[in-house]
This record gives sequence, structure tokens and C-alpha cells, in this order.
Amino acid sequence: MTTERVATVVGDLVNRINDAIAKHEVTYDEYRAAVNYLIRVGEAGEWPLFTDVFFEHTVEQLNQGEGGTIMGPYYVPDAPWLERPYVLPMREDEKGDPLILSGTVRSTSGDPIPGAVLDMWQADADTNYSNIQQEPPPFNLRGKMTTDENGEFEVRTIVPPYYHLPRGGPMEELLKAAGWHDFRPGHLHFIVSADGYTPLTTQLYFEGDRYLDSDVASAVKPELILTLREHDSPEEMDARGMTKPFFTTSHEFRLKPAG
Ligand code: MBD
Ligand code: FE
Repeated sequence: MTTERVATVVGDLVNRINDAIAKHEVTYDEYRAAVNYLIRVGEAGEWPLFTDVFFEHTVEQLNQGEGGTIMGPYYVPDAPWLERPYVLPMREDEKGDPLILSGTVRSTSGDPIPGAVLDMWQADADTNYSNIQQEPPPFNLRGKMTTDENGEFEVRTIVPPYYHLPRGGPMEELLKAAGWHDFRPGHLHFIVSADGYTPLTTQLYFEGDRYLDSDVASAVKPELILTLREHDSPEEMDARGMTKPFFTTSHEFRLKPAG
């Protein structure tokens, strides 16, 4: 970043914070509480959470636009490459309704993209992310896969129920102090990439989720909402080798040519 860019953006940010302080006649006690709070956000390692919840959506809108949304704080590189038929790594007794997500990766002009990479991650049914929270084993519900010669993929996982941010730290403290909830709709995260295309970071949500219209991270877009079909007949379960009722849905990802 150039000196001019830093001075322009940071200067504007500082002015706007000073304006808010003046407008609301912030007291010394409030100022000191705020400074102490910001220090604790850092000590708790919650800066990625804090910034992604409050600000990433604006950066994302400016830089990705339609079909994308925020990455959030819990992406981990080096997730395992999966083998077909794709199943996200999970515990034998993984909680949650089984989900089979199928779909296609296409260019924005509509051509299917064979060999596109989907790097996928999600929380478990208790809102824990592997490699972040203690409970799930490493790389649980994280994996990489590719599209076939028709640009298609299919992966089995679980439907993540609606989600709350990690609790017990400064983020929860602030949301409670403001009387705001800490929920996001249930979601699946993806980075979709292919040679010659700009990688797409996005998330998929589920129709009917109670937090679609009030995501604490402001990251829901209508084109990212999946419709689930339930399959609960013995015939359907047999055909898919499933031992309990499951859901299916599909989605089309669109990548912009690089450049
Ligand atoms: C998440 O899981 C998430 O996806 C976002 C955007 C913010 C906090 C936690
Ligand atoms: Fe998430």
C-alpha cells in the first residue's frame, strides 16, 4: 500500500471514530473500557472473529460480488484430498442429518469446468470447527475434492444446524452488552478454484433456517440458499446405502475467468 493510500483510508477511519466519540459524548470511563476491551480481544485471539463478523462482508461485496460471500475466520489450508465417492471426514457417530450435495462448477459463460477444486469446510452439529475448537478430531468436516469430466461433483456430509459464534470470550461479551444475538444460519464453506479462473470464496445456506435474515456476520445472499429434499423411504435409503433418512440438494458455482 502506498503512503497516500494508508493516509487516506486510515485518516478517514480515525476521523469517523472521532466523530462517533464526539456525537455520543463518550466518557473517560467508556473510553478506558473500550481500550481494555480491544486489548482483551487480542489476548483471546479473537481479532479474526471480530473483524470477519463486522467488516469482511463489505470487503467481500466490493471484491467478489454475486455468488461469493465471506470466508470467515475458520478456514484451514491443507485439508485432506478426498477420494470418490466423496464423503467429508467425520466421526462414526457424527451428529446431524446426512446430506448429499451435488452440483456443477461452471465458468460465468456457462461452460462446465472439469478438474475444478472444491475446498470445503463446516462446523459440526454442535457448532464446533475442527482445528479451531477442541472437540472435533483434526480435519473433521474439512476436505478437498475435484469436479469430474463434466464439471460435476457430489459429496456427502451432514446438514449443519444454525450456528452460534464461539462463546466465553470478548466477542460474546460485546454482543451481550449490546443486546445482539450471536447466531449465523447453518452454512457450508467453500473455496472453489480452477486454472485460469479467479478463486471463489463462498458459503451455502439452507431454506427455512431461522437466522437467514439476521446473520450476525451479514453474509447471506439469496443465490446461496439451498433447498433440501428429504428422502425417508426404505427404498431411497437402500439405493443410497444410507441407514437413516437423508437430504439431497444441489448448487452451481460460477467462476470468473482470471485477469
Ligand atoms: C463462522 O463460522 C463464520 O463462518 C463466520 C463468518 C464468522 C464466525 C464464525
Ligand atoms: Fe463458518
